Amino acid sequence: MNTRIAVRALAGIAVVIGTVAAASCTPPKPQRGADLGASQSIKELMQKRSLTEADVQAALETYVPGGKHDEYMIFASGGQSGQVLAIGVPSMRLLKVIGVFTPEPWQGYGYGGEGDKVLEGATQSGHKLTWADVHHPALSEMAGDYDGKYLFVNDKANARVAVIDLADFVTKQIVANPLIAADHGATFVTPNTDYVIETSQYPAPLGRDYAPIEQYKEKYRGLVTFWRFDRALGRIDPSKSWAIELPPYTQDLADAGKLDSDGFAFINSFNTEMATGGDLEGKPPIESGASQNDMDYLHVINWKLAEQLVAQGKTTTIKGMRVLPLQTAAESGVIQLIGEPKSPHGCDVTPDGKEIIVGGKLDTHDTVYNFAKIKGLIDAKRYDGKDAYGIPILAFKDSIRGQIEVGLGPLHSVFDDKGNVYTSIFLDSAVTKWSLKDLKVLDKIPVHYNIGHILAAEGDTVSPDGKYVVAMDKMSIDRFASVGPLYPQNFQLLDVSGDKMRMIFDAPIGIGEPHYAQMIKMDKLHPIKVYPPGTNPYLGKQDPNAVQSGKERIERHGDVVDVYMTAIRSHFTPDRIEVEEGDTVNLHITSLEQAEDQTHGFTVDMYNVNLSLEPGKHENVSFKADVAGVFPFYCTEFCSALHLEMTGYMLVRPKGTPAPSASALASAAPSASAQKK
Ligand code: CUK
Ligand code: CUA
Repeated sequence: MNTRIAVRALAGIAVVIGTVAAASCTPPKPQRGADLGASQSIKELMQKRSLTEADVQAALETYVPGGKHDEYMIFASGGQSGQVLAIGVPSMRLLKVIGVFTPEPWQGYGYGGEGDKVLEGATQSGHKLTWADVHHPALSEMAGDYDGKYLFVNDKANARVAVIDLADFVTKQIVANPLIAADHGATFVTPNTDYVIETSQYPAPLGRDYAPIEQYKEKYRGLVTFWRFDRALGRIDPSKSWAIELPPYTQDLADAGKLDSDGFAFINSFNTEMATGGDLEGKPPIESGASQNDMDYLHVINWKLAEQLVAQGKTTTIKGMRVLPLQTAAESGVIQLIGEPKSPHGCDVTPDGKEIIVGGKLDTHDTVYNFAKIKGLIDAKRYDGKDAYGIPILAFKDSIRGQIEVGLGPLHSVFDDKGNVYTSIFLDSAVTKWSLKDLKVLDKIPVHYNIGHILAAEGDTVSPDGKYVVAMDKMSIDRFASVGPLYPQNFQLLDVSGDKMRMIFDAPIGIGEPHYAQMIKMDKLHPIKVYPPGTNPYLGKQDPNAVQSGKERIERHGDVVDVYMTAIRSHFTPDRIEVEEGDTVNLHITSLEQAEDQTHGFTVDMYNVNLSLEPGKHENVSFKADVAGVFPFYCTEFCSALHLEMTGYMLVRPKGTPAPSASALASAAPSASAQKK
């Protein structure tokens, strides 16, 4: 007999679990307190699987049955995989791995099709790259709130920024910064996504030039780039982008001001000692050389002022980019510095834009900088001195509202809807919840282990949701089954809706080291389900070579063969392509499907080609048929009952061999143009 059982959860939440088969069924009596009031069959199941009531509650809070959808989506950095992970919350199920800096065969990204052009644009100084060190995803914003339209990510290792269109979850653009060698304070968007901010990490001569390390102080520099985002085109416009030269401190995390602090950007730094290593030559290693000063510098950048100076032409041009010189920035009030204690890390602007929270890798405090105080000092030109580059320094004690002891090694902070802050505590392996208003610790929960970033539902917006926080743990030691010496990272989902934080899910992440992620309400995302017929996703419109049903053909111009092909369940037209060794083959393939989730693939033996032909999509592929032989092509997606039959042949006859008879050609491509030959 089937009975619907209402289960009473710990916090007094009534949770209805589905239809449970129970042999002899007495409806459970509602119970108080910690007892879930589970039926006998559920209790047996709990016993059998050694589950506690807290486990069952967590399971009920995170389980999302098939057919029901998650409430939020996380866009997580895929770390060294160079990809982005889309993960549902609260189920923590992986929904998609988006190819960004790394070729992704299933999506046909980087395997002969149009996506190759995006990756080709991703070279740094002409060097082809097939990976990235992705750190910080940033969702596009309008008025400081996620709008669900675009996602940006950085590649720390090679100083690049990518644009992902959330209409189809496809990477549309990668820009390589021509000025710097590594970035880190990236990507962060201004409140209306006018700019995507990218800050350098390791100083080097601007323009990726050479200078001896002895000239570090004179020739090495940091930089913050403001990439102009063209919302209508959905692309960064390098010609409208510009940068500000920074001193050779190691700039680290960054965040854009909002509301009260709109127009400003904040960047922290370390190694203001400007240590350059040389440990083999008996000098202190960079690590200790960079940890001498008690204070490094928070950089306060008035980017709206910088934008005006750039418009007035106060820039120099390096490698085609407009750069506001350091001296101009220092003298005009574009940049000022404030002390930051003990190997600062993290730089998070509060939702109201009034304060900036900075952690410290060797500190036990979060420092709360107050923007009104900072602005007051800047406006009154009340400086506490200048650094070696002439940049005004504001007094630390006059710039902060206070400090709060949160644990050893606070890194990053996120926010909820009740004025609370959640700080990741690396050395303590914990999350500390504290009240921003009173600077009082409210709760602390251990995490497993060594948390780096932390993220919260809509956490970087002007109106965070609360509810969920995710600890992004670098280590997972005993949490999962062993998979060899390289352990998964661990995303731990915390329920933060009550006074006490509760750990409700451990999600192993077996791909790269995801540094940061953002979490958006699912109903803000409106991806398309199919492409309009003949769409080239990288053009954002119909491809000029799109093929309509009945217009399939093979055209030969000298030694160039253009094949206009369609794909629909379960055949390619044409399914025979005859060329001569040495010919250039251009395949133009349109999927004629318009039914949801009817994806075909396309591969041809030996050419390292694999396409994903989602409904309506058009792809162009070119290669030189430089080896004679018989090359089957086929659909790589199990699309239909006759998927295995969705195949064809490319016949490459040896150079100089006569073309097959007209009748053979006619059956290969029964179109007028093909028969002409
Ligand atoms: S960094 Cu990774 S833990 Cu690149 Cu944001 Cu702080
Ligand atoms: Cu189309 Cu398989």
